[in-house]
Amino acid sequence: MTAAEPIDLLLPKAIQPSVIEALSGAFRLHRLDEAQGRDAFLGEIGPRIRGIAAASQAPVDAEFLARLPALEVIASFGVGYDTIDVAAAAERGIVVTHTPGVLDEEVADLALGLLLSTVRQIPQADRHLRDGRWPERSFRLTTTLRGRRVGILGLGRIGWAIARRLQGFGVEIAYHGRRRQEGVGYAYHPTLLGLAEAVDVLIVVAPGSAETRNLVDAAVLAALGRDGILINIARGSVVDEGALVAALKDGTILSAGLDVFAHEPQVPPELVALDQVVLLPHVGSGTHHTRAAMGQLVVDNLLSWFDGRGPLTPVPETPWKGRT
Ligand code: 8YV
Repeated sequence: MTAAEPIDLLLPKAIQPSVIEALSGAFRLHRLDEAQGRDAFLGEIGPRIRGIAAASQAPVDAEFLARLPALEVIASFGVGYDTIDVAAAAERGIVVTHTPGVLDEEVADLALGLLLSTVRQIPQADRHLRDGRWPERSFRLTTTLRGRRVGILGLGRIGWAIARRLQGFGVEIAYHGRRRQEGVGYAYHPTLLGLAEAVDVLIVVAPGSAETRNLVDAAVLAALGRDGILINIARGSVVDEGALVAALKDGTILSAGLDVFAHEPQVPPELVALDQVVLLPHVGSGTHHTRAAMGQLVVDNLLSWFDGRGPLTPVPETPWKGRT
């Protein structure tokens, strides 16, 4: 860092301690999460803020950005950045960075764990043992991964990491995305409905956005069918949660494994009441190893930016074209 005067950085919401520690060494850190009066705090320090370290799921909308006239960069902790108004940022020439790459394998591991847990009802079997029911009777037989056809919605970096693992399980793989990928051996379906008709497991890996909102709707779930299993490790907004609850309750599909929900941390009680589903509290990237790597990338993006070297991992909507 070459700046003589400390650079003012805003932390809208608590982020993991290692990141806070690293940032406080390099910047003058302002913690909105600890401020008494949010409005007065922003009024006072807002005009000086040049960077934001954003926890994922902490909204950074146009109204918030308007309070920060000197803002240059938003470094977001996470690969998904659906809570950041990137269009408003782009309009002002503010660069947004995220943390792609460093969490792909971790999230893919969790996706496979969730798939196996859902198909083989591993948490339910664990509950059976802990509840002392084993001496009375063996745990029920379950459905299987054998012979299943798995559809991936969104064959990006994480989608690919999931597909590589699925190959080891000997299942058929197909995918849907905005476009067919050259030289890919998996069957491509130009519509999500077509993919859902062709498979009996659908894994949602598509990012949350206005375009993907409620993409998995009642019709897609009906096409997935009575034996169908939905796995979502992406964003709750991609699935019509009401339609999913209805489809699970009336047997339109068999089960679901969900790591994400429409209104986290709220989970519909109707989902919690369903024994066949497996529900996780958004833990896809949640290991010490991967969260440390994500945190480091947030810090490195900010250091690189304020050192005049540009962002390391900008989002496509705010590409870095060099300082003008
Ligand atoms: C979050 C995620 O970052 O990367 C993403 O898009 O959803 C997660 O890895 C994590 O929940 C930290 O809040």
